[in-house]
Amino acid sequence: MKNQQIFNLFTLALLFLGFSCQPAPNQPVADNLPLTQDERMAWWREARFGLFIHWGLYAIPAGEWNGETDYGEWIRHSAQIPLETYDTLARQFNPTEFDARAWVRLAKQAGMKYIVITSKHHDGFCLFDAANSEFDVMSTPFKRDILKELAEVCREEGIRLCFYHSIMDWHHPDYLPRRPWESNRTTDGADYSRYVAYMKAQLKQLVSDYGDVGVLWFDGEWEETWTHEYGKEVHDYVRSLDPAIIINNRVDKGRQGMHGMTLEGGEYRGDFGTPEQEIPGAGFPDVDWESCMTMNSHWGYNKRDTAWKSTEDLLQKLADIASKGGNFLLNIGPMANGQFPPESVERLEGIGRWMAVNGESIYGTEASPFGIFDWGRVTLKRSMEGFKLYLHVFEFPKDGELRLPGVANEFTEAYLLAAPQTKLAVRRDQDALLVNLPATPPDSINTVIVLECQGPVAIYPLPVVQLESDIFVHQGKMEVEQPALPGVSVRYTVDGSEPTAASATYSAPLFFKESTTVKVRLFNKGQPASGVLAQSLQKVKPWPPTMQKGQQPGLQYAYYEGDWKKVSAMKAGKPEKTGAITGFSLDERQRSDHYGFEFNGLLYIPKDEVYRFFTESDDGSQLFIDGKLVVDNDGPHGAREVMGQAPLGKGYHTIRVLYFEADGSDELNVKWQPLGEQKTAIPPENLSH
Ligand code: FHN
Repeated sequence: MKNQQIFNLFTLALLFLGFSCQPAPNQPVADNLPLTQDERMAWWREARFGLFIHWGLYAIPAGEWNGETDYGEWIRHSAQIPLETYDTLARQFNPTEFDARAWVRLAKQAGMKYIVITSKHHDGFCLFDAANSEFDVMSTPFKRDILKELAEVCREEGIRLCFYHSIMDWHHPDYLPRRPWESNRTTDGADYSRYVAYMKAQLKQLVSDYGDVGVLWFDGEWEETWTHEYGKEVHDYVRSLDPAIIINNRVDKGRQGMHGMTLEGGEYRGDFGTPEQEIPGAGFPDVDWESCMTMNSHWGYNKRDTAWKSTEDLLQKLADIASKGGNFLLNIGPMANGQFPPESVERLEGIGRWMAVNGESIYGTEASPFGIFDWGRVTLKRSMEGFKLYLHVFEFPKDGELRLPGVANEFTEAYLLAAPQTKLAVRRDQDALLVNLPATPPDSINTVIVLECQGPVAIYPLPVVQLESDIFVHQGKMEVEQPALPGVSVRYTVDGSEPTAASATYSAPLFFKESTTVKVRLFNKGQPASGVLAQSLQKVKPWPPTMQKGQQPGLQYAYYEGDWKKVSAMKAGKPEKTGAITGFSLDERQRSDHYGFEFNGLLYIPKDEVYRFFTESDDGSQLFIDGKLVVDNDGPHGAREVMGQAPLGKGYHTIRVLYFEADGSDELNVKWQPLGEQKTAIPPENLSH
């Protein structure tokens, strides 16, 4: 929160000065100077939209193995298929319908500017004629270098070809660790450094022999054998092969789970963050990032997966991501015959129809200078005379107007991007510009309106408040960031009225003993400059303690084994094991996948206060206090932290944590933060049963 707020004000200053974190795209690159980061990223920032392709031997079983039907590209691991059995799939790989030009043209017509395809996924199978491996496409009946054919067509069609290359390799004898269930596969003689050399040789072949590679998209960096040192080594090696290649942050160890952004301060390598299957709530100023997402629920082809996202949903996700300054990498898992699933083609074509008319509002745009609007999103593009705001209207407001707060610029005109001759009326109301909408939405999914403004961007974001919590037991506290702009002040009211030039000026933290709604607004030389931010602070009664008293230290646990998609399903079965345990430890697990725990006990609360609780888990978790759900972090996902809060009275309260691990990494961290104190693990002495 803090960084974001500082950014808002910092950006405000920059916006006024007309600077931006992103250069005009397609800058000319000086021949003899090292590439700047802006020069390297220019095409990628302009592109905004790419196609992800997960394709390999796993498309043959198409998600099904021994009667189970929910697998994807992890099938060898999840279905525990022995190496020798899985390798026989190579004898069946013969995608006779594969047509590189058809694929590239479908992506191009969808408005995609780059393709990231799995040169090698975790199973170790190479979709190219690997000079140092027989476990490749040339050892299949197909005997064609798929990546070479794609490279040729991408060059001709003006699409950047990029490669997803997995660090984790379940096939190569030197890669460690083995799969936990592969006890019969010896590790004798395995030399991880020799594996790294093998991988570097493949990277060199890909960078040297497959045309002008746009991005090396690493993945599978999470196992403990891959280190920050290796990450730096391979990143710098690729950069030495071609300084223009963009490298994602999964080459190193700084990526934070599925949120995908790089841990700050660790000098972790990577040109962009990689949120996966999620879109960040807000952008990351001055940081490049790309959300990757499946069209249904699987990366690799699963013939039974019908959970297709609608074209409308995908288009609105594209606008949402671009409005936050990110790229969208949308995935297709081709079928074993070499064709895209028809449902994927249908979505590409639908997206292409919209992009053909509105692509200008996505390509080369910058993040919205506003917050999130309930009617849609905003992207921005600068020009010599001023700038254009692209208003992506998903849902027309009932009053027929779009209110854009804090715009100090004068407007030139507004019109439909799809029909520029259709001009729209604009009027000013204090700090805001109001754009009058047509009676009916021209596009039911996303109508783009262009608002052209003069001069450098001078848009005041809403004031930024800092709260420890929006509820309090004893005293509420609110701070407001002071805008570092001459003549700009913060004024506020606590009676629900709109702040005026006569309202109180904010100068120090505000404290409250009763529930209050505070309204805050920026003023510039006595005139309203921003919209109004309303923030409520609620005085609440603490939940009464239970009459139970802790008898024994630690918690009771129940350990389960099975395959679930949410924690509530776990309890349907009988526990494999029960007992007492210190804290929320997973040490009693009997395997590393498909297991779960239920922890129960009493939490001693030392004082009446608001307590925040956090679970960071891979996969799902939930935390209950006194039987009420306080943290909901459920579902299959990578490492993710979710916070909840509860006002608790001094004494014992029941605490219950449910957790399940599907497959891949497993992790559970439970923390608390009494208001005004640091976030820490719950002290063992506060847990009993
Ligand atoms: O394990 C991979 C998975 O198979 C897929 O490739 C995704 C897409 O980026 N990445 C990893 C899961 O986080």
